[in-house]
Amino acid sequence: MSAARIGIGGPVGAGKTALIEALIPVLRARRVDLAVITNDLVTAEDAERLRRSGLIDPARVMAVEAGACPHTVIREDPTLNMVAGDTLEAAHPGLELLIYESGGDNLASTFSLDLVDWWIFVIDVAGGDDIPRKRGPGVLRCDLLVVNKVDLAPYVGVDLEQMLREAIAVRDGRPVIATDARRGAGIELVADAVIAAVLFDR
Ligand SMILES: Nc1nc2c(ncn2[C@@H]2O[C@H](COP(=O)(O)OP(=O)(O)OP(=O)(O)O)[C@@H](O)[C@H]2O)c(=O)[nH]1
Ligand SMILES: [Mg+2]
Repeated sequence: MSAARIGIGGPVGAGKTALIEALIPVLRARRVDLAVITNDLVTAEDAERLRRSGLIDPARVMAVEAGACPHTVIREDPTLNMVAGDTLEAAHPGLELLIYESGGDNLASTFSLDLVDWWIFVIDVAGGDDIPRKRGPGVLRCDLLVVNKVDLAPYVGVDLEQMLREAIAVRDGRPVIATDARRGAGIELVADAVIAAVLFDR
């Protein structure tokens, strides 16, 4: 059986890697056998960060360097990412879940369903409470919208409840989860959503 593949996209610095760092222990506690592929522009910075984190066997982290706008390798031609996924699956029999982190992009960023079965878009409170209203394709089309850095709302003058209401409204009620990836708030809910969407039986 091949591993389920999920994507995590969103603007630069929204907290995609932080979300993965928070999710890994929660998913591993639920005995999910997982690996991660990060996409950066011309470096392997996020992959190195995960390898050093002590959260996951470094052999279960691969970097794909996009060398161009991040969406090109998650949407237009995801071949590099597909091959990296196949490599990890071959090296780790029993792998159940592959998590792809897109390079930081803009609000138009979306994943090809040739690459992933299901995907998350991460925005953050400090990016501004008007982001949901701007109705970018990432916000609208993702399977799960994560609104991260909720701890910062009071410091950046954001009415979190209103931001979440607007996010749910523009998504016609499809799922939105608020998180603080640094402290772990909301992460169990994200893990529940991943499991319900692609792993079913935990
Ligand atoms: N206060 C707060 N800071 C956060 C949270 N999540 C991430 N950060 C911080 O935000 C910064 C960016 O987080 P990353 O996880 O590197 O963001 P990213 O989306 O992976 O960034 P790129 O891969 O460069 O696009 C880091 O300094 C994190 O520590 C959060 O929930 N609250
Ligand atoms: Mg990152």
